[in-house]
Amino acid sequence: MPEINKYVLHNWEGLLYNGNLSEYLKARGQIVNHALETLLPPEQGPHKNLAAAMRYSVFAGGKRLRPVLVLASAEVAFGSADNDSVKAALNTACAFECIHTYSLIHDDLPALDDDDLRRGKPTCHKEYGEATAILAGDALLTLAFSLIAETKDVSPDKLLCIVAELSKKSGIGGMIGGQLVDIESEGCEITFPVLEHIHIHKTGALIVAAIRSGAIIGGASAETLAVLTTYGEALGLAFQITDDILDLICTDEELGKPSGSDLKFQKATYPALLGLSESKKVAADVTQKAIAALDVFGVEAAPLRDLATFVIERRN
Ligand code: GRG
Repeated sequence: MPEINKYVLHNWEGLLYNGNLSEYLKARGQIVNHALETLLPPEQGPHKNLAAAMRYSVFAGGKRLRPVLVLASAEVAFGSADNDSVKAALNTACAFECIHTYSLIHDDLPALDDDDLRRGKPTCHKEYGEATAILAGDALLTLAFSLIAETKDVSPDKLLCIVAELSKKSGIGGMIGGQLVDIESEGCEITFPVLEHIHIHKTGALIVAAIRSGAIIGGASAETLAVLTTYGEALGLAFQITDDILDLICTDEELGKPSGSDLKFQKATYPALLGLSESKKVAADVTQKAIAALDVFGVEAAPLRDLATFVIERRN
């Protein structure tokens, strides 16, 4: 496994939260990006083109929300942010970004959304062809689990719990299952419970798994894990409702992909069912619920509180 520790130690100062979320996101994002740079396969040898496609999509952009949630949640469970908490959680944080990027690559394929633009750049299949894009997604999916398995200085028990968490919530019981219901609902009149089911599974499940995995690494008690799960479930829902809203109100440039695609494909969304202003209200209410769940924590949960507000105030 390549060496990633030096960078974390070097950036220790940037780990402390001073209430400036964009600085926090930047510092954590840089650590994650550096680790990904080291952990993704190099563009050489017989798989050069595949490695290039994986790297292309991972480094095309992205907010790194899921890896940052892993790190922020580990911080809460450890009680503070320091090199040890970040180092312990870094491989898992990168694993979540690999799974997330794989889902975006596959979602953009002609058989699914058939999108040309993602993260402001041509989609993986537009750049590398459909077969390579499928394989790049597959390779990111499997890489995620080896990153977790090869984590140093975290007990095998915890790593096993994280593998169970990630595989369950990114599979048929989570992201993939939600995606399937979403596809089957296109063009149909669906009820509110079905819509909520799609959002909770397609998007929310991976966000919940990221938060729970960080907490597991930090040795969270059952009570802490339950509180962070409540936070994660509300955050995941607020995230996807906001995504629905942004698809309606943002430009292509802001989103880094075509806006208005939900309407075009008659997708099941909150604004389609509830209207724009009611959807904004629901997103705000759910976010308050997420923040309220964190009342049992002190200052160590400040980044998670501010991340909840960020999720509904973002423009991409
Ligand atoms: C595995 C094909 C397949 C699908 C799984 C999650 C998913 C289902 C598909 C991804 C496409 C999608 C629109 C998902 C909804 C979640 C979402 C809003 C993703 C975008 O997440 P951001 O905003 O993206 O965090 P960045 O680029 O910032 O990382």
